[in-house]
Amino acid sequence: MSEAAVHVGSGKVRELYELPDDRLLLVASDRISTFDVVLPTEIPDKGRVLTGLSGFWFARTKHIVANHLLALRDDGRSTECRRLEMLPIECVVRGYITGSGWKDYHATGEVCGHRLPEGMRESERLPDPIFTPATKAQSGHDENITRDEAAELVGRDRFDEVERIALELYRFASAHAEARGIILADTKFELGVDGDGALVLADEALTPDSSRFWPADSYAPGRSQPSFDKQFVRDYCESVGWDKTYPGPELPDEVVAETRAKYVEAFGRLTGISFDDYLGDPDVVLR
Ligand code: PZK
Repeated sequence: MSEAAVHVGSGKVRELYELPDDRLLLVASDRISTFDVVLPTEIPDKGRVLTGLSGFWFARTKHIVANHLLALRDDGRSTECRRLEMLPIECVVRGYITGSGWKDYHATGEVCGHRLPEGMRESERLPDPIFTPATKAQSGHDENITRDEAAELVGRDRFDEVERIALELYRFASAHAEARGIILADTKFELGVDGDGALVLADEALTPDSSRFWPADSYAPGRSQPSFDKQFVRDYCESVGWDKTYPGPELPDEVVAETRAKYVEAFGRLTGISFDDYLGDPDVVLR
C-alpha cells in the first residue's frame, strides 16, 4: 500500500482501511463463507473477481446513481472510494422468492409489507421486483423490516428515492445478467450520502457475495436453486457431514479449482472481458 492506510474494519471476507483526504480502501480477500462460516481454505482470485465485477457495474450504472469508486488499484482487489455517511438500512431487491423472503412469505403471505400472490412456489419469479429493506444487525443476521419502518429510519423522501434507485439498479443488472445466462435472484445494495446530500452507491455491488446468482439453464421453481458460485463448496460441505458450526472443513484442491472456475466464468459471462485481461489491467472493466 502506497499511502498511510489505517485499518478501520473487518468483514467476514473483506477489510476496510482509512486513506488521507476522506477516502477509504476496500480490500476483497480470497476468503469464502458458507452457511455463515468462513472456511479455512481460500479461493484464489475470488476477491479480484468481486472487485472487478463491482467496478464493472459502477461504471455501467452511473446513469442511475453516482457511486463511491475513485480508483481500482493494480492488485485488482482494492478499491479506493469516497467516504460517505452510510444509510442505516440494507437495500435489498428481490426478483425471485427465496431465502428469508421465501420463509416470510411461507409464514405470512407477505415480505416486508408486500402482499404477494397466493400459491407461489419456492424460487418463483415475482410478478415485479420488490424492495425489501433490512436492518443492519451487528450479529450479521439482518432482519427484514417493512417499507414504513425503513422510511422511519431514513426519512420518507430519502426512502422513496432509495427504493426507486434500488429497483432501477436491479432491473438494469438483472436484464443484463439474464441475457448472459445468469439469473440475478436478489441483491443487496449499500447506499450512502455525500457531503452535498446526494445519494451514492457504495460497498461492493452486484457481486455473487452481495447477490444470489443462479445458472439460468438449470432454473426450476418449486425447490431451492443451486448457487452459481458456491454450489461445489456447499455440496462438498454436505458430503462430509459438517454440522455448519465453526470451524468449517478444509476444501480439497479440486473443489477449490472448480469454485475458482465458477467465479472466473461469472466474471467473463457478465463483463464480456477475459479475466486475464482484468489481471493485466483492472481498469479494463471501467472502459
Ligand atoms: C463502509 N462498510 C462495510 C465493513 C469492509 C466493509 N464509501 C464508504 N463510506 C463509508 N463507509 C463505508 C463505505 C463503503 N464501502 C463500508 N462499512 C463502512 C465494511 C467491514 C469491512 F471491507
